[in-house]
Amino acid sequence: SKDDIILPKDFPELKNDTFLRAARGEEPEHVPVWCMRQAGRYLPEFREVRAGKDFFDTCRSPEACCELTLQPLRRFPFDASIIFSDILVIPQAMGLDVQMLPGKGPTFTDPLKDPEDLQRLQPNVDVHKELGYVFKAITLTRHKIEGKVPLIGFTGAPWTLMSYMIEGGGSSTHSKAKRWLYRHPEPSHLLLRMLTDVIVEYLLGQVAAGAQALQVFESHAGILGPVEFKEFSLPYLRDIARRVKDRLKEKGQDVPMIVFAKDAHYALEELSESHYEVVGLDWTIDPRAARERTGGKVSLQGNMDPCALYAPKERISEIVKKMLEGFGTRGYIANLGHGLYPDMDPENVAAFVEAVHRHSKSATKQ
Ligand code: 1CP
Repeated sequence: SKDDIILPKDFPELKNDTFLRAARGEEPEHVPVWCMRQAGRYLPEFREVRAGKDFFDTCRSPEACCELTLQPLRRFPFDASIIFSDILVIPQAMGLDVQMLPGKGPTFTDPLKDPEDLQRLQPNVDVHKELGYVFKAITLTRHKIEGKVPLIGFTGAPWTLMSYMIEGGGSSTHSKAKRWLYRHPEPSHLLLRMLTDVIVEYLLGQVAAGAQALQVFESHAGILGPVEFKEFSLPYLRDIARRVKDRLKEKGQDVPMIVFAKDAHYALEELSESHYEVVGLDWTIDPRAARERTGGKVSLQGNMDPCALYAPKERISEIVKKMLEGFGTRGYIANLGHGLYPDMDPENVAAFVEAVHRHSKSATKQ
């Protein structure tokens, strides 16, 4: 077929490296900015491409993923892109059936109930066989993006994926998954290790396919406290970064890695010593406090409250200015503290991006 001849080599030259430089702690000519969920339902053209199609069928089409990834770049001067996919492709690759039900979100047909259910999971997952469609999407997108901005690959972190696999979908208490941590700690660690092994191969495959940075989403960190986080999340986050970096180094490669542990403000110090170049922050953390607590060890990414995009444009500009003053312009990537919501106005997203560029250009010239 057509995409068999699209190979992960001879990629167009990168024209805007502000994101990669900020990730490595430098101070580019302006602060780079992108938004989590920048490919999403707030864009009418996204809704049009997605209309009437199954969500995971869309994820399995490299052409559709490429188109959805490129859409926000046509509208806004973002400094990075993130491949359109989902974190739940990993549980699928491990043998669990997941559907995206309209109005309900991700739904597992048969979630894990007891430790015996771990036997239902596929051992030794071949990521190239099960997730090769994501690698194809990355390669195609890296070519089609024409070097405009870097392409970020991503994964869910082990604890976040474990919680979906046990809850069977979204949850407010995550009590089924947390029950495992307190009642079945050893099987919990076994599951987290299985997930970590798949995630490492998955991230390496994404880099081989053309991803220029990697973000690990620990979206459900906040449901843990500091003690459980240190036992069930942090060791695996560290293991992922160390193993990915070691394996890349063997091939003379290196890509910046971002850890986004939502609501894990209690673990900011630990996260800044976890082998990631960048720590992503949600909006509950004060920018100056985050700088003090991470002590220049990492670059920071975030963290405007997504709901600030409901404010008038002038107010967005003021909020961005304050945020930039708090973080400073070195080793900083502007973003929201979580993803864009479907009812957000693309014009206000444009105002956010414009404000980051405008305020940071004047700041870096001082
Ligand atoms: O049809 C649709 O548009 C459904 C909405 C949607 C989208 C746009 C889902 C369902 N997933 C995605 C794409 C997606 N998911 C991306 C790529 C697009 C981009 O960022 O531009 C990424 C990075 C994700 C990652 C993801 N999926 C996370 C981690 C980030 C986060 O939001 O914390 C999580 C938790 C998911 C699970 C998921 N997928 C979709 C929904 C509605 C959810 C959340 C379900 C819940 O817990 O209630």
